[in-house]
Amino acid sequence: MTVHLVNPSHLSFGVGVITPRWLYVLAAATPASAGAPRIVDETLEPFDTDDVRPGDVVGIGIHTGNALRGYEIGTVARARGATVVFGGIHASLYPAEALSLGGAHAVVRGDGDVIWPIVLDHARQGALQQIYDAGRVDADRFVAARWDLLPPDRYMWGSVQTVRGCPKHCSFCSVWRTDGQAPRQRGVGQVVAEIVELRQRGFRFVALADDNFYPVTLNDLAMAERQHNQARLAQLQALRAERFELMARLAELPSDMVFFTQITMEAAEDDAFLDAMRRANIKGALVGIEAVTPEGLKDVYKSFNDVGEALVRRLRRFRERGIHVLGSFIFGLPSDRPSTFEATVEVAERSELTFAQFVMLTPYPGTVDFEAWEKRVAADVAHVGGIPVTRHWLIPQERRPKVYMPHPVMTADEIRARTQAVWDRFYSLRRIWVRSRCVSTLRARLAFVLISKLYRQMYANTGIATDSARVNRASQWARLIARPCRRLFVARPLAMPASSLRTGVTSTPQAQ
Ligand code: B12
Ligand code: SF4
Repeated sequence: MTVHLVNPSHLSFGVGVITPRWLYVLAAATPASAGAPRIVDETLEPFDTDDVRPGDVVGIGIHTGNALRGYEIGTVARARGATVVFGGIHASLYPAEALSLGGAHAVVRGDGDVIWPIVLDHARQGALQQIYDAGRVDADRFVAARWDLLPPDRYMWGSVQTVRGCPKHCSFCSVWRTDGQAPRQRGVGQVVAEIVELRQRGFRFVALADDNFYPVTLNDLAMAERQHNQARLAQLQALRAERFELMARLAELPSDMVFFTQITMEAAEDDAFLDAMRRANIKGALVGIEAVTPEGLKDVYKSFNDVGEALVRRLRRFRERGIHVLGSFIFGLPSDRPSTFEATVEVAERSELTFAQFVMLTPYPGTVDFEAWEKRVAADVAHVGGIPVTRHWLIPQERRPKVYMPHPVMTADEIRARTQAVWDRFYSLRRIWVRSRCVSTLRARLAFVLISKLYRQMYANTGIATDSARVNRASQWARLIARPCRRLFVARPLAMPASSLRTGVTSTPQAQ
């Protein structure tokens, strides 16, 4: 029996940007008795279902965007005699769908770390349940990934999770509902050990695959103090202290390491935190800016963000402390008007963002937005090929509509065209070249241009364009530049035992 773990994707680029962490975590949770699992990431190459034999187990992890491709694979694998198990955020929200459309014998809802060996055991005994409610695993039971199974020379960034859950409650995001609002922080030692292993394997760039790296704000602490809530205060302080401990340990790693994380902009008010991040080589962060107007922020329940000059100042603060920002904006909010697009890209430029992404408001299942939208359109829902748009992920990729939320004053096509124009402006060669001043050498500036173009091709065109000629052109481009880009990220593998970490690492000769 072989255990296959498959990350579905309808597009393959040969090279991947970030290691899909769940594959390597579930591989680690696979008991030795089941043999080494076969890992297939379809963002690299399509899964060859001919490799599936009767009696194999095929584990498929899906988010909403790749659910349909996952169902295709599951259906074929089942027909070939395999036992099919689904997991991941989308399967957790719609287990019945994976059972009826994806050929699933079983679906795991929630974290797979602890339940996976049990599921495999049940599969071996022929005693599978249809649904496993695995829930939220405590941080001390998170499984460390098996990086020894990584294919060589394929990914630009490793990925290590340091915390799960987010205390906020943004309307477009499912994280706080699925992963919970209580931060589950992994032990510092475990996190550092994984990073050391990745560095030993030549990864200099590591994404901290966290929901929110800054789960305790100065405001939270002040509020607990004002309320004289000593228990809460102590709990928050302990979480904060653990963050600083982690960052202090990361600071001991070779200084050529580059970490990237996701964080709320409240961190800009916390100089001590930003300085610790910089010392820890957390050189970049995705910041959810979402909207540049107060109405827009109200639309998404994100009033802890700023607008106007205060917003620009906050974002610049990251750069002043040496942290590059990838600003994330949403278009298509009910309060957006044609003028919002121009205003947004101006803020993006004035705030000295290093990168930016402009996504269109998509009602993702599990979110407050999705529920409101589903209710609103229920009586008169549009269909594409017989599928209601409230199940848009089931519509074949080439016909799948990209904007689903009805907007009070703009059509979907107008929002799409304006969003595309914003990407085009922000990533024009001239503007990228100006932004590339953030690095010092000519070689680094050229690398910056290449990476900016790759980012734009991978995430903008393929995500926004609906005409297949443009999508094909974009993915061919991405395929072409992905390989030379990957070379910019690798380092010479470091040959050093993890035990030498505290004393030996900083004196190790640096790669590149
Ligand atoms: C890091 C991250 C990214 C990174 C890296 C992605 C990568 N290559 O790994 C980047 C920035 C590139 C990214 C991009 C996007 N992301 Co993202 N991302 C995350 C984040 C924060 C963490 C994911 C992670 O690595 N977690 C660690 C692993 C170990 O956990 P896990 O994946 O949940 O897997 C566990 C369980 O789900 C389960 N499990 C998973 N698969 C399987 C399979 C089986 C068989 C079993 C048994 C169990 C199981 O067991 C695992 C271990 O416990 C999540 C938030 C979250 N909390 O999940 C969002 C999240 C997954 N992303 C999301 C979205 C929307 C996106 C984008 C579409 C954003 C955009 N508009 O461009 C793109 C899509 C890119 C793509 N095509 O995949 C949404 C998905 C919502 C949904 N309903 O689908 C999430 C949930 C965040 C949110 N705001 O709601 N993302
Ligand atoms: S968008 Fe970010 S800040 Fe908001 S709930 Fe999701 S993870 Fe938290």
